Amino acid sequence: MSGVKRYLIMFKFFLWLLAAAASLPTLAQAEDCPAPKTMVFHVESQIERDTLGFTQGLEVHGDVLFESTGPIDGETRLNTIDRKGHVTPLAKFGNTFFGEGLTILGNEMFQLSWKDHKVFVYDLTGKRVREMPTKYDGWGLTNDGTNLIFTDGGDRLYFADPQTLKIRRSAPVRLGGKPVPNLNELEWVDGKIYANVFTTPAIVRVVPETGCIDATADLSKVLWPRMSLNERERLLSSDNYVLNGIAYDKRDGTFFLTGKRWRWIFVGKFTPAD
Ligand SMILES: [Ca+2]
Repeated sequence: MSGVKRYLIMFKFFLWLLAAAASLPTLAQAEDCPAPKTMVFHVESQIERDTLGFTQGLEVHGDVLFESTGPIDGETRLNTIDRKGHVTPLAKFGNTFFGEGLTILGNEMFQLSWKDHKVFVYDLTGKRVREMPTKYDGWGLTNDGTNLIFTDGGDRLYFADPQTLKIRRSAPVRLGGKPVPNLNELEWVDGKIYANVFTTPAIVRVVPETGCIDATADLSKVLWPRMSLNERERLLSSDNYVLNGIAYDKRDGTFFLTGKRWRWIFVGKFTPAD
């Protein structure tokens, strides 16, 4: 990556952070969120995929990753990815709908669609067992063991009944006092929600009860240097190749981070910056 581009992408992150900092809480604004902490991601290993995918949903289940892809430079699919990077399609849907977030709750796998206003439900082999209509666009999806938790491109997290999609509650996502829209791929981790912020190199951590972002991380500092020049040029060239994909293995606290059409899945852990 050229020095100029590297600074541009870091500048983009800091602009986003500064815009939010302008509305950090004061005593007179007790309803605003506390200032967020900074997290750092430490890469422990990298998985090289044998088949690329337009990653829209990523989750650990057992010893594999489950992935939902969208139909850009490829097709909407459900995949599994093993720890050696071998991608196995479970179901292929072409461009019949635009695959988005994915999560597994009980023995069911849920997949959002972008603007088709349907949520599809599968067994873990990828066989569709039911579908549910929704009035919302579909972006990111995770679950807390009871609720489906999704975003629609706006600044709210929605908590929904997994059987009916009835919205049980929602939370306004904020950094300080500023609403934060565009939360994309999501991951429930120890009572908090990690999220990609679409088109940025930021991952934020959200308190589900309040919607407050309590920590942020700039992944460009850690991940970009581990990519080839061509890979970095491509991810900076279009919103179609941005950071998007967070999965968590609670057995050992390991995160798996990737992006749309990325060759690499980065494996590691977050720690506080100080
Ligand atoms: Ca996820």
